[in-house]
Amino acid sequence: MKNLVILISGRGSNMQAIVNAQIAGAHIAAVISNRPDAAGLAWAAERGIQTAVLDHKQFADRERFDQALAELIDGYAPDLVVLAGFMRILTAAFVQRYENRLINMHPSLLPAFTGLHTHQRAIDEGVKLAGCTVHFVTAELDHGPMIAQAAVPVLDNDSADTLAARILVQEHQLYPQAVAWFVADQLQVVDGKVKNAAAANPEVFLRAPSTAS
Ligand code: NHR
Ligand code: GAR
Repeated sequence: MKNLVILISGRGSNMQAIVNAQIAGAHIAAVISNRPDAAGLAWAAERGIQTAVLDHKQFADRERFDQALAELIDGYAPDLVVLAGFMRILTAAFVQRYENRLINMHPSLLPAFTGLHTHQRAIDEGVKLAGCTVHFVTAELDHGPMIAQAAVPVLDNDSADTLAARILVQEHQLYPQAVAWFVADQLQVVDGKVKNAAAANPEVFLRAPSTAS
């Protein structure tokens, strides 16, 4: 069994998708939010999952918040830390502590549109494909080794909200798949790139991309 700690800041729909997937070999040890009002906390607690809040506003700086966050996380002996709509940039010290066991879902086709407001920026650029990327987290924001991506079309009359909703459907399929690969020891980072042993089995490997309709 691998212990997962999931970090959220809000709604937590990606966290819900991962919980609902009931991934074999994965135990959701805790859901932690940096915002006391995150809606995802109540959802997790109702399902008997341990929840905790660490309010970043109570800390003088990022270093001290990240130190306290790491101590809280380590109390759950995590094998994998999952960022699911977690909206605080993490210090290099935090990221290094969880090297190759810290992953994020970013709502763009990286390396395009790192950072915030990705959907509006994609529309403003006129790109015809948008999507989402699961990646290992490194110190450089949204630049870690990529695990999986899914693409969707950008339509002429899209707003940031309609595009976000189309991408979110893909996030909810892709993220549980990526977590399942990690839990099954299918992922290996070699020279800064992710090798996926599941690629040898096309049926498994194609499941996420083939749903990107
Ligand atoms: N930390 C590191 N070091 N590297 C990454 O790749 C990270 C990370 C922390 C979070 C998720 C993320 C994303 O998918 C993520 C990746 C927050 C911001 C941000 O600017 C940017 C990217 C991401 C998450 N946050 C503001 C801050 O000052 C606060 C914004 C807010 O509270 O709404 O931390 O894109
Ligand atoms: C998701 O679209 C996720 O990709 C994005 O925020 C949303 C969170 O939704 N993440 C980021 O922008 C990270 N900076 P959720 O709370 O319902 O999972």
